[in-house]
Formats: sequence, structure tokens, C-alpha cells
Amino acid sequence: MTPARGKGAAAQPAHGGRLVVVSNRVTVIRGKQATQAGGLAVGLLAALKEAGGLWFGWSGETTTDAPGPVRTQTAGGIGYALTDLSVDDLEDYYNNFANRTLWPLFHYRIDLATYEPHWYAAYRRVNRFFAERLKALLRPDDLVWIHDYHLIPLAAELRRLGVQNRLAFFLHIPFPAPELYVTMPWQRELALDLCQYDVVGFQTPTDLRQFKNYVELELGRRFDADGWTHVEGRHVLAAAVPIGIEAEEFAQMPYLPEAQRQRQRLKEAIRGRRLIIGVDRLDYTKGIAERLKSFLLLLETLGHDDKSTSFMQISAPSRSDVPEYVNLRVEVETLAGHINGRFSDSDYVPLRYINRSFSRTALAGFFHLSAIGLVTPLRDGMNLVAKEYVAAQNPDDPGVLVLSRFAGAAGELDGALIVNPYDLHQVARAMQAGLGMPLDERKDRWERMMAKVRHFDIRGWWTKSMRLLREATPPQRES
Ligand code: GDG
Repeated sequence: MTPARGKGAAAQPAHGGRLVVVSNRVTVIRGKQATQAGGLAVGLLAALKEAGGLWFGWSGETTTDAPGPVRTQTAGGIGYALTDLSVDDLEDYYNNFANRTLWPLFHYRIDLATYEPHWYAAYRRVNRFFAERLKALLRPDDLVWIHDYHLIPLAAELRRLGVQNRLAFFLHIPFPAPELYVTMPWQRELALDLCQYDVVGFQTPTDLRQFKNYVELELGRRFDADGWTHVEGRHVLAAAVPIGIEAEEFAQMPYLPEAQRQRQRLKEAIRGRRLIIGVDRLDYTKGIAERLKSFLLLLETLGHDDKSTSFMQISAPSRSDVPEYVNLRVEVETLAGHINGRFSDSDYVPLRYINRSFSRTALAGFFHLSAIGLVTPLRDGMNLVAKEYVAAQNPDDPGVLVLSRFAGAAGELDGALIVNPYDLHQVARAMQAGLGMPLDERKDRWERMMAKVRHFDIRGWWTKSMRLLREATPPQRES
């Protein structure tokens, strides 16, 4: 853990002030909706409630003319400030630069990354636009916590406007190896932008190391033992702050009436078969096609007469305006058709491939019933599904998590069967091993994982992030 204060730092009072959270997309959550919101939204809401705060970002609405003024409202004791975006800006800033340049590059897919100068220009323009709108809302002692790859330049744009507030950034996705990162024409500018924050948080020690390596190799600046460096006149603290889930709430969820109802429906449908489950946004980083190919290998090993195993893959549609996602959907649907065509019988369908989303409560019920949780991304910042699967298990008869070594969660969940998702045979063997694992071993592995899921929960994530944002004090001497 990175200490909040550098060695030899003067004892300075912690910074007070309101918390302002900034994320690309803001969803106003009212009353009961909070129970169905994603873990991240729940964590941010809790942080905002405790510090008394404001959430700023895109409203989800687009305009063909210039966007109107920022709209403010209060819900559940939290202030929201929402701005619309123009259709053209949204296309090039969000669909294109964020999701077709940064997303693939940061997930090690330079083959899918497009480097297009006018997309980058739109990305900077929208960040400048957000900065202008945010500045008008800021009080001098506000603490500002900015989220994810859509908003890397926001601190630099705020600083350019004279904003002196403490600014922290959290990157939800991996930071790539420097050799890949430097393929992007704007790599230096964006890295310097990151150095305009007071604190930059990463999901894992690996991401932190990649960033430090880049800064040392390309910017020629060293980090001290506490994680501080000094770039272009500013000190910046880089730290790993792994995100978690609401562990206790999720552990209770399978016992809610809705979860039990959904579980019962599924139980009747699979008729005593052992269930393998996968739940992901339909995204090429999640390794869904590779996972289906591994399942096909498992079915081939088991043979046509063995109808003991059933796989349910839930893939909520995602970014369906982006061509790479359209191609992925076709690939996955073709594979699913192939698997069921080869192995189904009049009384057996091996694969349920479901291209829609379910409530979180229903998911908890499904996880509880599943003998195997298959979480095999090709690259993932953390992967909350892995932690949710663990939390939703029956402590007396837990299932087995098969987890990609390339998910950030693999650094914590050492009780999982850790696999290389590119090695299709290895994943098939891990499924088979999990299905045959004795109860004692399953319990032992699950208890180790559940302890970690509880320890690194969502509250721990935001309290540590807030502590760094409030208290981190740079060393007195330039590093
Ligand atoms: C990014 C990073 C990082 C999924 N299907 C449904 C549904 N979900 C929920 C899951 C989980 C969340 O969505 C997905 O979180 P992940 O962490 O697995 O993945 P990303 O969306 O890629 O998130 C990732 C995360 O940010 C947080 O920092 O862990 O690495 O890529 O909570 O349960 N929720 C509902 N219906 C569904 O069908 N309601």
C-alpha cells in the first residue's frame, strides 16, 4: 500500500471540502433504483453521500445544435450536474477516440486500434468543454475525483483554466505495456496530462508498474519509494487501488425472493445438469469467442452421449454502434449456433446464449446455482463479475471460479483455477477439473477468495481513494 505521506513530508492538515465526482456517463439514481445499480455506481454514491457531493458528466442526451446549459438536480441527497453533447462530438470523442483508439490500445489490441487525428481533436475538444462547464461549478476547496479513459486530459484542461483544486484520476481499465502504449501518436501528451493530477489510481500493481516504466523510460522522471514523481513542475502520486464489490450485500442477494424465483426457473430448465456460467458485456476483451471454443473442446472430450453439462453465457449488448462489436456479435452467434447444432439432442441443448441483460438479483441467483463461474477475459482492468460470482456462492457447497490470468482480479483471487484464455485446451481442462473437484477443496478455495472479496470491497476502494485525494502530501524536495 502506498503511504499517504511521502518521507520527510511536512505535517499538513488534510484537505476538506465537498467531493465532486466526474465520469463520462452519469445516471441519476433515485430511491429503489440504487439496489439495482451497478457496483461502481453504488460505491460512488456512497462516497458522495458521506462527503456531501456533486456528480458531473454527460447526461446521455445529444443535440444537433450547440448543447444547452448544464442542468442541475438533487436526488437521494446528492447533487447532479449534467451536460448534453453534440451528436458529432459524441461520435468522435466517445464512439471513436475513447472506444476505437484508447479502449483497444489499453487492452493490448493494437490490431484493433485506429489512430485518427480528428478523433483525437474531438476528444480534446470535449474534455475542454467539460472543463469549462465543470470550472463554473467548482468551489475552491472541492476535491475532484475523475473517472476513466474518456477523461484523461480533464485535469490538464482544468489547470489551463487556472483551477488549483486537488484532482484525482482513477483508470478502470489496464495501463498497457510501454512498448504498446508508445504506438499511439498522442502518447506523450496524454501521459503528461495524467501528470497534471495530484493522484492517479490504477487497478493493480501491474498497471501501476507499466505506468511507472513508461514515465521513467519515455519522460525520464523517476518515482520515489512512496510513488511520487515530479513532472513539468507538478508532483503526482501514482498508486494501485484495486476496486471491489459490495461483498456483504451481494452475498445476501441469492436469498432474496426474486433471486430464488429466477434460480428455480433455471434449475427446472437444466434438469439436474451441472451449470457453467459466463456473464459479460459483449466485448472482444472478455474472451467470449475463445470461451465458447473451449466449451466446444470440453463437449468433444465428454462425447455426444454425455449430457451432464450445460453452459449459460449472458452477454448484454454493448457499444453496438462500433463496427468491431458488430463483428464480434456475428462471430459469437455463429459459434453458438455451431455448438448447439453439433451437440444438441431432442432432450438436450448444451449452450444457452443470451444476448440481453438481467437484473443484478437474477444474476446473483444464477451464480449461486452454477458449479463453475467462467471469467476468461483476454485483458481486463479488474473484472467485477469474478468477485460477484464468489460472493454469491453457497458457503456449504461453493462452485469453482475459472479465472483468466489477464484479469486484474487474478492478483487477488488465488483460490480460482487460473488459466490462460488463449490456451483453449487448458481452459477446457480447468472446467473439467472444476466439475470434478471434491467439496473440501472447493470450500478451501472459496474461503480464501471470499476473504479477499470482503477485504478489498467497494468501501475499501473509495475510502482509500478519498484518503489519498484528501491527504497525499508531496515530498518537500523534488524527486
Ligand atoms: C470496467 C472495466 C472493471 C453484467 N451483465 C449484466 C450486469 N453486469 C454487471 C456485472 C458487473 C458489471 O456489469 C461489469 O463489470 P466488469 O468489471 O466485469 O466489466 P466492465 O463493464 O468492462 O467494467 C473492468 C470495472 O470497470 C470497474 O472498475 O472491473 O475491468 O473493464 O457488475 O454484474 N448487470 C446487470 N445485468 C446484466 O445482464 N444488471
